[in-house]
Amino acid sequence: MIDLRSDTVTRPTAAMRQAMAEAEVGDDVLGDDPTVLALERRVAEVLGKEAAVYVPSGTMSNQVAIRAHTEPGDEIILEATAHSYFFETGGPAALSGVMCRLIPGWHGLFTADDVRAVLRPHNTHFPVTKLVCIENTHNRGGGTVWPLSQIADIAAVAREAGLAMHLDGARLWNASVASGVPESEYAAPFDSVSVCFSKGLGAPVGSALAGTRAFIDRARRFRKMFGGGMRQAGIIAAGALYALEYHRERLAEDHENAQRLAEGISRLPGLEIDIATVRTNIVIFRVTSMPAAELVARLKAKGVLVLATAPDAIRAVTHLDVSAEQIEEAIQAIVEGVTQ
Ligand code: TLP
Repeated sequence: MIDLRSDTVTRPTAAMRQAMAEAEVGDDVLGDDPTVLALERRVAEVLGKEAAVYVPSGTMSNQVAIRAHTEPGDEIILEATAHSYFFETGGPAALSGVMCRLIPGWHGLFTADDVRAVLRPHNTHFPVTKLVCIENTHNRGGGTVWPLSQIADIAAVAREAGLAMHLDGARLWNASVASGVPESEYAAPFDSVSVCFSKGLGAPVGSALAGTRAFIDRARRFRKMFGGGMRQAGIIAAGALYALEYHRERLAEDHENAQRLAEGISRLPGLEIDIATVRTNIVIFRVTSMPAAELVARLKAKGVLVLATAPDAIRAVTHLDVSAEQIEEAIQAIVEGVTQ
């Protein structure tokens, strides 16, 4: 099977498994797992933040961040298809008791004017707005990379209004490789940054949340409250640390494969794609000749797995476990799938 459902499907490499097998461990809730501590220090360094905390998933990382920035009844601002709102099972409402104010974006991106337009005057009738969330790259937007200047403009509006900024950087690594902007520069305008090791980097488990030491101390309490305090987590943190050191630069290959796939798709009847919007490892295309689910089923029968993300849309994601040759095979399967 050529599995393009997500970059979460990667399996740890032999070298990564070796690093995991040899990891020094301790009880992380008691603060003495040396491998987790090393990972947290390294993430903080790469992102240019004071501290970081290792968490089991990107979902927990985002939800811990939202909880740590807010109190129940507050409001947070997100793009309408942001993962934290769209794909985290109602977490902001259930875990933090906050309201989500949604901004419809362009491929997941919005502007400082969009934020200005939803700011509320101080008034006893209104919830208190606390946070602006940005997702880079943007998943449902199609792996969209944010221009740094657009983030800076939003941050300026947020600061002036006294709002904090959170970055869902599950695929920040992809944004940095695609744009040449270092992760720390992308992270600078944000009070908190979530990154994942289990997507493009290919580690089996885990994400990290970074910010000031005081913020991360508070986040650690919510990690424990949400059930994310792990014990000998060094075993999995070692895979994350390995991925962070050795799998970032190779993301360029995934981006090239995504380009190749997008070009193949653009030549086919019954499919629509704007190649210019494919910058990283996510390829989203429209299916006009049949229901997307039908094409998904035809591709599965030919050994290619993709996901329908809407009745007329399909997502294919390139990653560590898909070669350039397999992308050619996937294109061939799509050709047969739309013409059979
Ligand atoms: N995304 C997954 C699915 O949940 C959709 C995927 O296959 O792309 N932020 C972003 C931007 C994400 O794309 C994801 C996962 C998460 C957070 C959550 O990470 P996990 O799955 O570790 O909870």
